[in-house]
Amino acid sequence: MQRGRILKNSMKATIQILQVRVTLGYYVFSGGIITDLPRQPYPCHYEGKVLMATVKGDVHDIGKNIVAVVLGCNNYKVYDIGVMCSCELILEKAKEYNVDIIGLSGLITPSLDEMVVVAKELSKGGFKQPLLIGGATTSKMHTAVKVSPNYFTLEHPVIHVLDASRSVTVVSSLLGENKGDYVTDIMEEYDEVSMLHTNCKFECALILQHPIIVFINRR
Ligand code: B12
Repeated sequence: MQRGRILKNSMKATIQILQVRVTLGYYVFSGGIITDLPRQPYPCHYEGKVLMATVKGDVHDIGKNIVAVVLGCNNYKVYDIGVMCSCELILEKAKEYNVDIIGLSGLITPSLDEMVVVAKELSKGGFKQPLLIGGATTSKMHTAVKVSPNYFTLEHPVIHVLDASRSVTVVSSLLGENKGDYVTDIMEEYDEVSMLHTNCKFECALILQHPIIVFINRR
């Protein structure tokens, strides 16, 4: 609990620092005239709109909040719909806000399955937005093997994002002119990861069932 509080406090401090940076940016930009500071620090035109949600059953939001701040500071409009978001709510809000990208966060093991549920429902609902997967328990392997097969297409890929610092690069690549090349690379990478996973599973099963044959083959 204490670690949680410390992280929450450092998150608040980070947000304050970033807000000061944005304000200072405008100060420098406006020639140092404080009275010229616009009332709203963010410009009206956004690079894109991103929905952020922690999935159903999960209360962890520190990482999601950091990603939201980082994207916000890079001129993306972020709709953060909070924690414990049901699949229905995520789909509903993605439609309502007409977002370009959907980001899911999850830190507990059951969230991994919940992300698969969301991917399946996005597919059923005919959604077209790329899906970003993040949070400490998520991984490239899980995204490639479990989530991607339920939603990934060249138009709307499913991408695992390791940390907040990668989020801007990923989002700008998905909304940029070279999206096709970027997504094709990811697709190839995920195919390799899935293949590796299948081979590992096959080898493990073989070792369990025929340990002697595997031993002889390896020599
Ligand atoms: C803080 C914390 C809490 C706080 C959460 C406070 C809050 N407001 O978030 C509190 C105390 C409430 C809490 C509760 C619980 N917790 Co907790 N918690 C943690 C802890 C210590 C840190 C998590 C954290 O914030 N990390 C820092 C952030 C910055 O990292 P991050 O979330 O991974 O985010 C980064 C990236 O992953 C990425 N990212 C994250 N999300 C997204 C989304 C997108 C779209 C993108 C692009 C990127 C992205 O960007 C971020 C920044 O780089 C971890 C342990 C650990 N060391 O990770 C356990 C941990 C996650 N908790 C755990 C558990 C089990 C629980 C509880 C179930 C405990 C309990 N028995 O009650 C409950 C959960 C209840 C629930 N239903 O969710 C386990 C999960 C194990 C598992 N695999 O299931 C962990 C791993 C601890 C452990 N080792 O056992 N927890």
